Amino acid sequence: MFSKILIANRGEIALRIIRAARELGAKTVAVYSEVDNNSLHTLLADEKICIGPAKASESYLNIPNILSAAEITKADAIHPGYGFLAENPRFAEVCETSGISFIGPPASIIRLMGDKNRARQEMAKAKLPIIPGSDNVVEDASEAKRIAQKIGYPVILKAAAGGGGKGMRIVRSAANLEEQFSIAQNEAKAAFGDHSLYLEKYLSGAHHIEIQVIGDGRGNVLALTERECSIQRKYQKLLEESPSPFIDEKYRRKMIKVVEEAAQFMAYKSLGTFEFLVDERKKFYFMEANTRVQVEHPITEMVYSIDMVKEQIKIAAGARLSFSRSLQPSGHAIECRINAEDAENFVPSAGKLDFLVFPGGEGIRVDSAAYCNWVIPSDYDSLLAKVVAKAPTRLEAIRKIRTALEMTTIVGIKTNIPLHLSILSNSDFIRGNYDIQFMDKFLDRKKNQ
Ligand code: MV4
Repeated sequence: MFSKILIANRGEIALRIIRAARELGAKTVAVYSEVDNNSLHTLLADEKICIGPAKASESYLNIPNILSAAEITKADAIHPGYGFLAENPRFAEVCETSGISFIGPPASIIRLMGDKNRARQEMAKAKLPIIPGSDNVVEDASEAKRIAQKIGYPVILKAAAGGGGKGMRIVRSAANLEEQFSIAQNEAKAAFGDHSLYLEKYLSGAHHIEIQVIGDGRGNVLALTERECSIQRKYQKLLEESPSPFIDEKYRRKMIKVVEEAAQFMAYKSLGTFEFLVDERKKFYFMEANTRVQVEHPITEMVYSIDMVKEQIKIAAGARLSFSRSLQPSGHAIECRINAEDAENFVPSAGKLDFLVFPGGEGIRVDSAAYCNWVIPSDYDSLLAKVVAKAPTRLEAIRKIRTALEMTTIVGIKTNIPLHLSILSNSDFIRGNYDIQFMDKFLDRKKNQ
């Protein structure tokens, strides 16, 4: 086991990693930017070290400074959390060449999955169904037009270096292909420094479903029950649940089996998430894979009663997968992402937290780095807390998380709790009748009220 783990992150995920490291008997190092001097991760880690100014590119994304911090504090491993450097293959590589273990997959896997076009081709070879589309990056608009003609409109152009929705354009007919192609190319170039695009048939009314995998790189891989992530706005997930109300047991077993085989095929090591679209006819298609711990990992931990971050650390330290093949999920878990933002217009709301009461009780979990009188910096994402509820049935989980959110009190800044409460009372949501278009329709209806 590692003796000291440096956490190259901040906020709730930094605390999540501190917790796992402590339980495993490892010391922890918090890195922080100048505005995070009083942030909770710096107060709860065994040591803290400043890595630069507020701007993420000069601190949490600053590879030389983070490696220096690891050398100064004699950390033997780095956990990147999510976001920031978590999926940067160069970072994983320089950690390893500096003799510091990177707690994540090998750089080669991160690099492969980071190229969304290559990942798509490789996963097709691993027998995962993919959405009909181009066999490679599309060189120009006329090639895109040829492919689109063949598979039929609407189609979607995606950035090969992208993921998570950036640089995507839907094209509804040949008439706007040329224009959309150049917009998508420019967006991709501006966002990722790489203009490469690939093309897929656009599926509407689909569900965003993802499968967690855990592998030890020695042939042991486990794929777990799905997470339903269709409640999102502008590609930012808002609420996730596990299992999905849309997936039945037979279908679930089939998805888990093919994902497990694909992860096996590439000797997957560490935590990973395979993202799928599931269309109205319940056909599933691989979209992309994330090579990090995800924000929504707690719902999987709740239904399985496991600690995935501890497992991830142990595997990075050379252990075999300790979860048994007979691991069984039970009950239903829902996570609400509480953002520091105006529930009406989604404008971030930074500033001082004057008062804070979080919920508790059986089946409730809160992952947060917030505390009373803390001044929330405006330099980073607005995730303030994750409130998770687990109960025997979906309906009970809905009632439990609603109650928990009603008992949460946050004064000083605005939050999206009112938005969550209105989603949780929506009759379509309660019936489990929703897809990735749900939030757009829901917000339209609210606006016109
Ligand atoms: C799609 C799609 C429909 N058809 N691809 C959005 C995030 C990125 N990971 C891929 N995304 C989509 N890709 C095809 N071929 C619809 C989306 C999409 C979406 C996906 C997941 C969750 C919410 C979404 C909202 C709008 C569009």
